[in-house]
Parts: sequence; structure tokens; C-alpha cells
Amino acid sequence: MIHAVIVGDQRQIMIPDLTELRPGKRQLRGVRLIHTHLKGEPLSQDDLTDLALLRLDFIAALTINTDGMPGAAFLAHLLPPGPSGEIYEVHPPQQIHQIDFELTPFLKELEAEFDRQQNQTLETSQQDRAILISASKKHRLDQETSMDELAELARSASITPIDRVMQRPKKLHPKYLLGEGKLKEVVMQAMQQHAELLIFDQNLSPLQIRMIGEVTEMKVLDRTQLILDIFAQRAVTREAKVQVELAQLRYRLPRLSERSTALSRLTGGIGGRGPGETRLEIDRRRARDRIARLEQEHELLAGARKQRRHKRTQNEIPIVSIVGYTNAGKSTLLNQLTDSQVQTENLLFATLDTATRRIRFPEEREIILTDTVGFIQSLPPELLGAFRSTLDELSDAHLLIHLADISSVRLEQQIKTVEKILIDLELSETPVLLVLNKIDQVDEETQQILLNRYHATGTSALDKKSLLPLLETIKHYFWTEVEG
Ligand SMILES: Nc1nc2c(ncn2[C@@H]2O[C@H](COP(=O)(O)OP(=O)(O)OP(=O)(O)O)[C@@H](O)[C@H]2O)c(=O)[nH]1
Ligand SMILES: [Mg+2]
Repeated sequence: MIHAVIVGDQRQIMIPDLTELRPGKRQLRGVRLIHTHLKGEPLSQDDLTDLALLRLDFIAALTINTDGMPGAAFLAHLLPPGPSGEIYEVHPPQQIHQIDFELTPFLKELEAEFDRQQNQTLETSQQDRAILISASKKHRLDQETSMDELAELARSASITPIDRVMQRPKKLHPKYLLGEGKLKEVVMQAMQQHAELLIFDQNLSPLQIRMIGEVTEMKVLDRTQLILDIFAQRAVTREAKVQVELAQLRYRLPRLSERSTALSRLTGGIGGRGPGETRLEIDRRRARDRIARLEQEHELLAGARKQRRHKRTQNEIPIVSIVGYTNAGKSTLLNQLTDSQVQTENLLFATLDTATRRIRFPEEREIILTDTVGFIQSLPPELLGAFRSTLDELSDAHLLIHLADISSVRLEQQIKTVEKILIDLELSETPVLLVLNKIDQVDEETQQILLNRYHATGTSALDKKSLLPLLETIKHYFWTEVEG
């Protein structure tokens, strides 16, 4: 069936939007594109990009002889992923009447092969497969360490990163972040490797999210959305859930976009305010209503938290709060010091709530120890805002234990990040004890160098004995002066 006849000029044709022509989960779109090349030229790179990105069944270019009769025909089709890494096959030119290529059975087989491979990949990994992308003007090393962290974040969100694309452009593209050509390359790569998700290490503007989504027809996440996703997966208590959803809605609201005009025309007037309201307006209004409701609930929960805090501060028992980069071992330390069972995991953002326990020292002395959500570089402000009431507890602390992972290659950067966030949280007045954890992971010499460099106490939260110096320091801090 001829779906459309498109008339262009000698330079280009404009292919209409084909998104609605995607029957179910088929690998090929069911559209064959036959067009003319007036100067007898073979298929161009643009043609082949269209073939791949639009998932055309095939693309053909017909040339015209000087007598007006059809000349050679160029034909190309997609290839299932194979060892060669080729995405498409371009056939040698043939006179149109000489083509003896049975298209329909061939395409059927091709489609079946795509399906088979797709199913295989799905079996080997139940998780989302993603390509990680970074376009930044930072130093290469910073860009790389940030990408390493993005990969860890992805893993923490149960996503499998299968490839990385790094670009250091002179100018970041306002619509696509990457150059448009590069972005198309990435999509072809994604198709070849059965990735359905693109994750950007940079935060994308509302315009970029929309444009990249339109060009690639893939799921697109940026760093903040990924972090919010992890938080959403982890939230257990009602308060954490409310806080995360609020942060997500606040981040999404300006990014809600008109997907399809056809859809908005259909929904206008049904259940909406009245005729003329678009899908987008409905979505925005729903999001705003939900935000208002969650804010109310959040206020109630925050009130209850305040009362609990009030009681605690009235006790005049010293409060020590453990802060630090995510995965530094904060919860493990709390558990070890207080014989408790707060959940610990080798994942980013294992803890989202505050846990409070007591440590008893001899002579009836005790302190209250709290553990809370970890920090990370470029912590989304939406998140910091939503977790304000949780983080506000930190302002009750008489002493902060800043726990850092001595074995991390990003140690210095992580310490600086935490210090900066403490300033943002207006905690620069609270005394801080820097503790380097996981000393079991580095050799003796490195350990000594780093402990000296940072004037820090060392611990291995897995080993109770190693915590004695830290306990001594805490005891000393609160009680020595009194004893005089
Ligand atoms: N080798 C070693 N591993 C440790 C040590 N302390 C913690 N870990 C491990 O590090 C991982 C993270 O520990 P958590 O206590 O969950 O870290 P956290 O700082 O609470 O992390 P978030 O709650 O995600 O911010 C876990 O797999 C722990 O077993 C240590 O001293 N040495
Ligand atoms: Mg924790």
C-alpha cells in the first residue's frame, strides 16, 4: 500500500512524522521508502541515517536516465546485530528491471531475526539497558570520574550501563546537548545493542529533554532524574515517599511537554476544564494539584518530626550526627557503634531516612547518634529542598562526624562536595570530626599519608576494634573539659 507520496526538490525530501505507524513492538516500521536521486548519486549518509533511525523496512533510491527512463536503483536495509557491527547493508546498484530480490519473504525473515535477538538479550538481562552520555567542557579527568559515578548510580537503580559516549564540544548544543549528528550516531548504536534508555550525566533543560526525546524516540533520563529514580525506589517511610514524590513533581513540572497534538485534540473537553484545554494543561494542572496535596501532608509529617526533635534536644544528651558521601559506610558505622541493624548496602543511597540510636559510655554517660541520607556531587536542589525537614535534624547536632571512604579514588572531591553541602545547609558553625572509613581497603602507607593529610581519624566500620580511637575522641570531646 502506498502510504504517502512526498515531493521534494533536488536537495532533499521532508519525511513526515512516522511515529504513529509503529505497529506494536515490531522491529521494523512497515514503511518502505522509495525516492529518486536526480543526479544519479548513490544512497547518501543522510539516507542511511534515516533508514536506521526511522527503522524503515528498506530505503531505495532510483536514478533517472537522460531519456527520462528509470536507471540504476540503489537499495539498503537494516541488519540484525552481528559480529561485524554493521547496522545496514547497501546493495550494489542494479537496473530496476534486473532486480530479482524477493522482498516480502526477505523482510519477514529479517524481522524474525531481530525478534529472536531481542528476546535473547531480554533473557540475559532483565534490567533496563542504557547508554551513558556526557557532553561537558570540564577537564577530561573530571568528566570521566563523573561518568564512573553515573555508572554506579545506574547500577544502584538496577539499570545496566552497556556503553559510554563522551564528548567535549566547544559549544554545548542548546537543543540536543550533543551535536545532532553525534546524537543520531548514538541512537544507531543503541539500537544495535538493544539499549532502550539514554542517560545523560548533565542535567538537561526542558527544551533539551523534549528535543532529544523527539529525535531519538527513546527513554531519556538526566542525572537528577536518575537520582530521583533511585530515591523513589528506596523510599520506605511515608515521609521519605512524600519528599521524593514532591521533588520528582517539581523537577518534572516544567519538563512536561506536548507529546502529540493529535492526542491533545482528542482529550480536549473530556473530563477537563472545558473545551480547549490541552492534554498538557491537564497534566500540568494535575501535577500542581498533587504538589499542593503533598505539601500539606509533608507539613503535617514535618510537624510530628519537629516534636520528636524537641523532646530529644530537651534531654540535654549530646547529639552526634554522621554525615558524608553516599556509600561511605555511615549506616555500617552506626550499626557497629550501637549494635543495631540499620540496612546497609553496597549501593548508592541505601539510606533515605534518619536513624537515631544511643551509645552508652561508662559512668552513665551517653550520646545520641544519628545517621541520615548520603550526599552526592550536584545533589539536585529539588531534592535538597524536599529533604529539608530530614536534613534540618542535622542542625540539632553538637558534633558532626564527616565520614569519607578512604579507598575511593574520588576521596578529595567527595570530601569537598560534603563540605560544600554542609555550608549550603547552614551547618558551618557545627564542629566537624573528619573520619576516614574503610581503612581495611588501603595499605598501611597510603592510610598514614591520607590520615595525616586530612588530620583525620581512621576507622573500618566492619571491625569493631578499629573504632576505639574514634570513640575515645568523641568521649574526649564531650567530657574531658568538664572533668578538667
Ligand atoms: N571494606 C569495608 N567496607 C565497608 C566499610 N564500611 C562500610 N562498608 C561497606 O560499604 C557499603 C556501604 O555501606 P553503608 O553503611 O550502606 O554506607 P552509607 O554511607 O550508609 O551509604 P548510603 O546510605 O547509601 O548513603 C556496604 O557494602 C558496607 O558493607 C569498611 O570499613 N570497610
Ligand atoms: Mg546508609
